Amino acid sequence: MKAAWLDQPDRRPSFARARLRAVAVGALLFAGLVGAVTAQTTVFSTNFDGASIPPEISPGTALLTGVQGYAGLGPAGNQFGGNFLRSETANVVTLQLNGLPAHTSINVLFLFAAIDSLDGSGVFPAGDFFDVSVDGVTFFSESFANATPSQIQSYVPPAGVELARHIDLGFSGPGSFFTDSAYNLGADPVFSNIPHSASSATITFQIRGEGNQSLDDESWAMDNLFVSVAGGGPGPTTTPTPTTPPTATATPTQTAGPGPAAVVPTLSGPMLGLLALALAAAAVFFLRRL
Ligand SMILES: [Ca+2]
Ligand SMILES: [Ca+2]
Ligand SMILES: [Ca+2]
Repeated sequence: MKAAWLDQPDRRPSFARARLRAVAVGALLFAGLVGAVTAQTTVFSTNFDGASIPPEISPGTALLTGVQGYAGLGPAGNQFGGNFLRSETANVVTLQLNGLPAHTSINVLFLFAAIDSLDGSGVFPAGDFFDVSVDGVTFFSESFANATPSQIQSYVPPAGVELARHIDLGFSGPGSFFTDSAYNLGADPVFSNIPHSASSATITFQIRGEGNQSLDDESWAMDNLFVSVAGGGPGPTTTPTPTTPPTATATPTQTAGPGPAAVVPTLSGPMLGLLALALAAAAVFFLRRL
């Protein structure tokens, strides 16, 4: 039987109102969380440990290469391991993604290896800038310096991004000008929520500048490249798979043919979207009554 005070808001016991309010606020928070998670869709992921470079990548002269001393650097579940894609400076690595689901932003997450004697900002041999662009718009352009501590590196990593600096991780060296550095660039907010809504994306990676030198002098590499889009509402109805950060053991995308190799909605896509909307509506209804 319905309690009489439920129909008389002003006479509800205060403890009951507080409890209902707490439940409603909790439902709202949960709905928001579900909605936010649901909107994220993985469109490309590789750990570069497959037998060949994924077909979505045009590597130029870059090659799959063992990570040497970089192995194990990175947070749990997102560490350098196996191979990475190693490039000489000046070379452009391009990732082409087609057939993207509706979205308003794109995230480009990866581990970055600054290898050997990159020289930072300045005049030759300095002038080594790592640029990342989406559809021709450069959203990251920073110099990296490894050769001497006095060189000028423009990139100041946010907390948690730098994994190693000025230590020997392999390739040329050890020591002298050939120490190395490592960064979890995906943890830098500049690589997330990049405005983008087109159905295709052309993403380029390059170290350019007047300081570019040969592969045995300076180079760079990426591992665990993970691209997702967000903001387009509930994901498509393809096989639902929980989204996880890139891991050293993730299956590299090797799908042949055009289009994104892995369009994977987070959790169960439309069903969770509807659940989020229902929860939010119920929570608002109860809050208005309290
Ligand atoms: Ca790898
Ligand atoms: Ca080195
Ligand atoms: Ca240089």
